[in-house]
Amino acid sequence: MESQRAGAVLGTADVVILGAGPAGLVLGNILRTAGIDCVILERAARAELHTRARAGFLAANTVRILDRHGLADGLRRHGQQHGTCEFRTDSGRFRLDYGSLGRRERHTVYPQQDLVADLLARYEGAGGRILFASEALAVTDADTDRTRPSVSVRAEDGRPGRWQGRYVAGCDGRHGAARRSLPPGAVRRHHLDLGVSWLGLLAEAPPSLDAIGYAVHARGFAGHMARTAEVTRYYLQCARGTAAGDRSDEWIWDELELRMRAAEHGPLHRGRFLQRMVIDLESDVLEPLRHGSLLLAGDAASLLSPSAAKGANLAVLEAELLADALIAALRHGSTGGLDGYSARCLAHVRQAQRFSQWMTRLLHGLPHAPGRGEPLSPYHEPLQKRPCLDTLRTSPAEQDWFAEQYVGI
Ligand code: RFL
Repeated sequence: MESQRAGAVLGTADVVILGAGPAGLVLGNILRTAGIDCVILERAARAELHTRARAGFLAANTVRILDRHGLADGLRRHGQQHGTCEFRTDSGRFRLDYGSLGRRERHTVYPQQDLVADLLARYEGAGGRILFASEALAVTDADTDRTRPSVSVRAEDGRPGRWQGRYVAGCDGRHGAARRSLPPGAVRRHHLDLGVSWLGLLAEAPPSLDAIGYAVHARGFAGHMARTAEVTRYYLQCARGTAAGDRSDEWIWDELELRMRAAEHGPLHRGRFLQRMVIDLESDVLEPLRHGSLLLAGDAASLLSPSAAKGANLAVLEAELLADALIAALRHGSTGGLDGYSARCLAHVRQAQRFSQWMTRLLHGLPHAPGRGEPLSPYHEPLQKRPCLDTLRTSPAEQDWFAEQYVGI
């Protein structure tokens, strides 16, 4: 890790947290409540955090973690309980009431930007320090936990400066400064491209069915997920390289209705698209999630494709594990938690990843023959999805397994 340092020391904290997403804010809140001195540096302006729509499905364990730390008031008040998904195929549709199967747990649907707003209000209300429009540029001097790491920052006024801490928590996502600052060879990167892309859409339209909808169609996958009474997320599988603005709204709605078989099962409520983005389904996990006094959590540590809605849930779980380890180290000088942090997280990440990949295959089949990059012949493609969907439709054991994996983390 390079040791050049730029600018004046702007401040110090025991833990300098990069990023105010779910990971950084859960971490900041738990540390703050435990009386640990911390600061959050966030690249975006405050207003941006309130409008950045991403996740919505929170696992029961995520709600338990947030509850444990008094962070679940908003989602308890306004979140919707969700326990059913509906699969639509060319042989009809079937519903799985996963909330009454397996561990009998449900999702809480609560938009990520609302969760972020709650976490922020709670953190600032308790006197937590956060600097907006402050982009971390690099983490230096983090090679061992005996040195004091520094974070160079471009502050709101454009002037360079740096923050010093005893630990730096990289919660700044996959393209953040924490990942960029890791010296070559310090960690291994496990990247897996699943070969599938989705057009991710947020529509100003009420949900069109009272379940999560997964449509498997010869033209590609389409998905429906409620967000609020007025807003619905849709996904439409698209060719790799598609640009988000390539198609008209009308084309997209027609295509969603075609793949979701609206003619058979009822039309979709149409509305303006508030957001369009192309998502290449991939996972990108680092190992270990620590380099000296730099520790990674959330998407910075373990990015998973959104096919099983695990990312924000993992971010919250990792933040709690990291907070516990940092509190033990800073309060009691006990560094065992930090030493075991990475292995503990990666066990959960692998489990979530295994299910995410299973979901990807269930919904899309395998686009290429494994390892060869050859397109599948038409003979193989239905073989990939059909047996999985048929087994899920008919086997109670498979349905219990699905329910446990789908809502678990
Ligand atoms: P975030 O939320 O990206 O927050 C990182 C923060 O760091 C800031 N930042 C920096 N700050 C300072 N200096 C820098 N150099 C910085 N670089 C970046 C950013 O501005 C930001 O505020 O990461 P975090 O906290 O790790 O949380 C991860 C989740 O956001 C992510 O995993 C989920 O959104 C994934 N995901 C879903 N996860 C679920 O559990 N359930 C879902 O239903 C679900 N749906 C989704 C999703 C992700 C999606 N996208 C965007 C691919 C749906 C979609 C469409």
